[in-house]
Amino acid sequence: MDYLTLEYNGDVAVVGLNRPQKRNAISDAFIEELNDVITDVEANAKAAVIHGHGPHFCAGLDLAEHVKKTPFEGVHGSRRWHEVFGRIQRGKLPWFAALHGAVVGGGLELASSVHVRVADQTAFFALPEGQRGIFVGGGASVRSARLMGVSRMTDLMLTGRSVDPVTAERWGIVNYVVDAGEALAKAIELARHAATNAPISTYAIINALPRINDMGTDDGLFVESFIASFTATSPEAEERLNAFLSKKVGKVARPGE
Ligand code: 1HE
Repeated sequence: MDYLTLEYNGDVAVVGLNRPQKRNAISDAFIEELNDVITDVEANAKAAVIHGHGPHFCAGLDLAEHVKKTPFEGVHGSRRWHEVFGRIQRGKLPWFAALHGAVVGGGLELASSVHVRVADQTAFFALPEGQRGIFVGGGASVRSARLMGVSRMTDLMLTGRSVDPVTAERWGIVNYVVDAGEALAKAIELARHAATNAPISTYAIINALPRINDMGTDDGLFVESFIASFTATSPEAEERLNAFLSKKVGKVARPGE
């Protein structure tokens, strides 16, 4: 592969953005390779981690390639990012991101499409599209705006400023902040744990939660009842519930245990 690395660590796929000389900037060919990798990962893993090789997670859209596009090519390119990132967000597996260095523009859009984000202390987050004369096109106006809120995203886009990982956690952009160099190990640890969940529950968490979040209260509660019943009456649920009741599996741990 030219732009990505892929390794399997037990049930966990580890996908590396691997164009460090261009700060992992995402070109059209890069997106197609990511699409192929997602297919491989879905066939061979139960959870996945995405991270960046080199000093940064991702510098976003390949600006050199973008300069030369016609308006219509731009629309198709943006729609393709939506399709491919949508396969991550609403696919079969839970995805975790390990973030360090720049997580900017399309890099933040990619990070926003995974389910859990771990940042190390070196990470910084920005949406510099306003300064480049463009707009977000990889899903940020939907996904990143839902994570941090439209007001904060408007501020990021208008000012072009960067925020640090502690602010990013406070804003809901990331779930965990760890010491420099520790994000990948933490993301793999979390992914390993998620890989032991019942696949039907994981599928419901990934696919039902964001849809219910887009619904009104009454519709959301109605849909929740059906998903709850569908998962709880699966043979795997019966087996797992009995394993707890007969004390064959551990209790819920206190934080830090
Ligand atoms: C790139 C890109 C890129 C670096 N496209 N080539 N994204 C941005 O506006 C971010 C632009 N990048 C930066 O601000 C900086 O590169 C970083 C802060 C991310 C990293 O700085 P640094 O000092 O580590 O690296 P560098 O020296 O700036 O870059 C190294 C090389 O990568 C250099 O090329 P070289 O040929 O001179 O060695 C850079 O030109 C190249 N490079 N970033 C192309 N993005 C679907 S819509 C999404 C919209 C967006 O993503 S907008 C945000 C775009």
